[in-house]
Amino acid sequence: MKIPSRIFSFPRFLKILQSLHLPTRPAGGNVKQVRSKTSDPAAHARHTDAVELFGKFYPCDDHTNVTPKILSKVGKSLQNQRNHPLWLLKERIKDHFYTSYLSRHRNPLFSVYDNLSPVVTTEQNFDSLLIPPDHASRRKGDNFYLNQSHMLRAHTSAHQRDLIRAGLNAFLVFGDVYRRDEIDKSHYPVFHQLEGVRLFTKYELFANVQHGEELHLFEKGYRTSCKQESHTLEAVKLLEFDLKQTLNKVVTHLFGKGLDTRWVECYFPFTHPSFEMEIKFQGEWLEVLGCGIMEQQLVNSAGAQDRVGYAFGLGLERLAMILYGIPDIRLFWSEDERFYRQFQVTHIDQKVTFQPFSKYPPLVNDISFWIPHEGYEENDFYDLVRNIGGDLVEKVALIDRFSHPKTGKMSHCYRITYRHTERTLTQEEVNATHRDIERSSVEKLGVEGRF
Ligand code: FA5
Ligand code: MG
Repeated sequence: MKIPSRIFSFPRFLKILQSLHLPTRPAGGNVKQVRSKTSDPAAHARHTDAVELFGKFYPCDDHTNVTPKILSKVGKSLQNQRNHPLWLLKERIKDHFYTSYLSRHRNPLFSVYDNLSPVVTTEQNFDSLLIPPDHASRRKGDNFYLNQSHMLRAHTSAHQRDLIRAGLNAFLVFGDVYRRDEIDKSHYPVFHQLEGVRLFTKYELFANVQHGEELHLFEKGYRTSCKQESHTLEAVKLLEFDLKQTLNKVVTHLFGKGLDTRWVECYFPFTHPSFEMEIKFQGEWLEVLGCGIMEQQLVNSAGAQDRVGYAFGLGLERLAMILYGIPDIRLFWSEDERFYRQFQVTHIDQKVTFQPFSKYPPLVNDISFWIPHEGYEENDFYDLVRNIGGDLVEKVALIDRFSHPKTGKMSHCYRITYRHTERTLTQEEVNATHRDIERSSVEKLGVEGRF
């Protein structure tokens, strides 16, 4: 089970634990007990010497720079929350991979992971990917460190080496990643990525090539702008073709044909050659993914020296923003029902176009009436409200039912939330609509007003 995170004073925690006669590495439940006694996490962050996450303790040092605000996002796993747009996108991508890529035994080729812990070692996040010790991407200014040895993963690539080492040749990892990045409508310090890796043996890569049996994956050559020293040009060109085709297909599956995309060459320490895909969105090119042919040294270090492969990393928010027309990346963290409600689909391929909702304040008015003995339907009232109030009405909820002990009459009370999408409503305007609803309910539904 995932436990929410927080920073706290380690000595103080130990003291409380000792008084409870519990082990010093308690299970989540025990932590909770202590946590409920603490208050103001921000205050703790200032005087802390350990960070707790998922029931584990990370002693603070000069690298520690996670903040309570960031820690409060850890464990939310938006990609696993049903009807969240990131979940919806994940399901569509999974569906595409499951149906398009099958193994010889007709099983899905790619294994999917969406629940790997975002707490990784700096070795996993950087060294395992051949990122040099003095590389700029390790800066404290760019990452969220728990301490010198542990951090919140900055990308899902942190899992590449370990999953290959575990014996996988094709996998997808969906997960939350953390970066101290700029904040604007397409950047957020916590976002989500999809990592994909696919490895090929010589036989798999050259299976459909004429005289494929004469071709080789490896040679002793030179590194050029289009290949690594140990790869043959044939192997690399086939890999690059397959990689780009795989990604073009996902994007076409998601968006349909006709989307404006382009490939740009770039640099990653763990792939060569490397590419980014950009999509034209609102007149600008937006980078949505990075990918490339995996450094053979990495593949070898993971124990797959008879294979070559490629890897890719997609920014899920960026894709979801374009796909659903979500104007601001912060909305993914919205707990507003008006956000969630729009992604409640009956089928994952159902088209959703996000309707931005207003941030203007709501006005709430209640209405109560005795309902007739027969023939009254709640939905009739909802329709009536919609007809009269139109888009001013954001929500109608039945908040109380009351049966009169003597007369046996039933009373309903509804709460109507009014909110305009483009301006602040005045109480007078709302009153006029509300009176109309009261009058019409009596006339059309035969209710007896308790106004
Ligand atoms: C990476 O993170 C590489 N690990 C991707 C990769 C994987 C390359 C495997 C090669 C092989 P990059 O930093 O460019 O690359 O991020 C990948 C995608 O994440 C970007 O294209 C973008 O869509 C998204 N992204 C990056 N930073 C942010 C951010 N602050 N907010 C939202 N999305 C972001
Ligand atoms: Mg990039």
